[in-house]
Amino acid sequence: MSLKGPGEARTYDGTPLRIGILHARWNEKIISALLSGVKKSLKAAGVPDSSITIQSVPGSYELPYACQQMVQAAQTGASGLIASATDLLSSSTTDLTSLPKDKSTAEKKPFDVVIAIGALIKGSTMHFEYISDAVSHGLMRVQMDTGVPVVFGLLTLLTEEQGLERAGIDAAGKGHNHGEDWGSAAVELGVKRRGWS
Ligand code: DLZ
Repeated sequence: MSLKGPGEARTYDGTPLRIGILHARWNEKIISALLSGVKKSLKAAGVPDSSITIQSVPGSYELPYACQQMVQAAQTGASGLIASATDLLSSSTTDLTSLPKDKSTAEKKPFDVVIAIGALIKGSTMHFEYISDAVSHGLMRVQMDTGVPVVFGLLTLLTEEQGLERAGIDAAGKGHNHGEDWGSAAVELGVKRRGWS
């Protein structure tokens, strides 16, 4: 048994939950695999496709703002400015054919939980440190300010290989898809949050 990971997983019923997934588009191969892992876990927990809303942003730096907008728009039922802001953020001229199209058709009830996914890879400047720090603090702030849990799906990577391993698509096949853990964490938090009130 591995010492790492969330430990023995209980099964939670995700049927009543509405879940938002927000992902960055940088490092598309890694993101795409993580997204598949998240969706696999949500499906296994019974979350209906119609209760999952997927939006994208260009890079990880955009995650906190867009996450806050997604959560607030769903809480207020706003269909105007805020909803169109998330749609605008999700539009892309980049050809990312393997990523799913943004989906805004899910039922418009408040999100029980949002999963923010990004993959930051360290370069030769301080860029990585600043963005990692800003996004981590930003996402924490969104969940504390809104009261809606945000699952931290940000990989802060020293190499691309580390990302492939954590997305479960490394050549050696030794990796594990962390997206699956994030999906399970989202369902557990969403269910427990309903029970806490
Ligand atoms: C600019 C940039 C760089 C160099 N690297 C990454 C990365 O590895 N992962 C990622 O998600 N985003 C990266 N970005 C884009 C920034 O997150 C952001 O989108 C831009 O600085 C525009 O605000």
